[in-house]
Amino acid sequence: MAMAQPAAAPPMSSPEEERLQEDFISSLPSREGWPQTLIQYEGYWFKPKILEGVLRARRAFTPRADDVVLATQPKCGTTWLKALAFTVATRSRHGLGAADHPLLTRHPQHLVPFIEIPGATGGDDRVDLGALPSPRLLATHMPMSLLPPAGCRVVYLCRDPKDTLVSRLHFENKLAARGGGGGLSMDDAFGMFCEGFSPYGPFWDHCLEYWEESVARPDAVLFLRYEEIKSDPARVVRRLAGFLGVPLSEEEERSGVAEEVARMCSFETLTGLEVNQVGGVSHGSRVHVENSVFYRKGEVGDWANHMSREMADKLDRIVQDKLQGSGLLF
Ligand code: PAP
Repeated sequence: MAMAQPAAAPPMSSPEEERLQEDFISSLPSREGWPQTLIQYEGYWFKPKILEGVLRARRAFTPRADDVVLATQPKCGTTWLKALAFTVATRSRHGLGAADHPLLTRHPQHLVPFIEIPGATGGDDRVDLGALPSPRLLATHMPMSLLPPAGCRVVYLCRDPKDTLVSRLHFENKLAARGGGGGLSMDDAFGMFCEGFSPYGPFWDHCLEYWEESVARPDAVLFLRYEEIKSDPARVVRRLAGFLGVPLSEEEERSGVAEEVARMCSFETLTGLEVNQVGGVSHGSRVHVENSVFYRKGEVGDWANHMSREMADKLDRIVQDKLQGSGLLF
């Protein structure tokens, strides 16, 4: 996969090297506005703990040719994509109707580990990615230019930026409320998002990198949209199965496997399971995110309840302008 070469980040693992990394991070541009300070690295904005994970991943993560990486910007449907891809990829091992199917007892976020967010798989444990058997199913929010140049396949999922922003705002405010902090207003979040200043943003650059690669290398990057899963989930299940190298057989087609996977991974099914309502996910060593926080409304077009028509038009114009000539439209 033709990806940009990683830029230099200080190699480390010892306390001295940890200090070097801290010095490196504190030398980067930072900006206030979101509940946490964001740091700019290689053109993208990151929360400090996440950036540590990004730098660590760039040093230590060794991709394999048969890896599949689920890539998203936060709030674009990561949880959903993890559930769908895991269920499709493991269906010969975990029968769809099985009483012990992992989806019934584990949060989708726990089933597919993030490359750059240690501990996101539940509790404070750090999954040793190197010890996972091949083929690995992994996840990332990193922009493509920060992934190691490798031949692994990527499924990228994007979402209408207005709904992504609304989802982000609710998520941030839930986390802030839990920590006793005040929330952000839509006006403030909107202004920052429109400037390209948001976690893992600019939104448009992130989408554009994966989009261009999907156009150049459709066999290597499958580009999906939240809205298309919403309108025809079974079709996306078929596409995913084909892309993952485990296409649905005629028998599976006859027995409605695509529809069954879509049902198992639907917002309604997942939110009805206890595992998705109790317990939590640890991001890094400090932040603890409740399992339920990854589910809110799960709808297309909720932006209309949170921003004015003028705001929507403005954001649409900015995104259109940034993506001009690429063929990518929202
Ligand atoms: P993350 O990036 O922090 O991992 P992510 O899963 O990408 O979060 O985004 C959460 C959004 O996906 C929420 O959107 P909302 O705020 O607009 O409601 C969440 O409701 C939605 N979501 C989670 N699971 C599903 C699902 N199975 N079907 C549809 N939407 C879902």
